[in-house]
Amino acid sequence: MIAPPRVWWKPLGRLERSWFKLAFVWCIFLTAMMPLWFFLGRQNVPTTTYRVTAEQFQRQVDAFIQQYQVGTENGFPVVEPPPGSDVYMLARMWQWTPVLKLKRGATYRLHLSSTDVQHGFSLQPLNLNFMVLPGYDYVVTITPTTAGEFSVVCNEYCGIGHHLMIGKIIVTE
Ligand SMILES: [Cu+2]
Repeated sequence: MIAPPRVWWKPLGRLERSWFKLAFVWCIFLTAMMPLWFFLGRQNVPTTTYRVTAEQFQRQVDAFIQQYQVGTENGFPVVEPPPGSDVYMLARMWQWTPVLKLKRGATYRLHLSSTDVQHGFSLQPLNLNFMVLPGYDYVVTITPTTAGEFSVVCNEYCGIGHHLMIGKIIVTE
């Protein structure tokens, strides 16, 4: 057997060297942007989260529905909370409840949690996505800017009825 020569590689050419430098600078830039964007970006993932049990959250949602229910749609309560208030949406296999009726331009604290497994809150067609976890009350501050009907689909596979898990947010003028 013949051993390969000790220096088996060719020295970097000018072009290779340039690409290497470019890639290196790009890596540094992207790494720096991660912490920088936390302060500069205007669409950071919200960080307000509370610990909650399934029973506690269920009770909060029940009280919320009882206080502000204005109707029913497909068997789900339709709730119209006052602008600026805390609003709740509960995920469970395989539904989102209640249907929320919100005012355009008003700000709400939307509490999201699950009473069984992990779900994903995906607001369509805006494509806003948040994790919905059992045990955590995740608070998203939202200000609807467009009137209309929006669907909430589950984007975390949660069982046989996952594709049927569709909720609704109605934004009125
Ligand atoms: Cu789900």
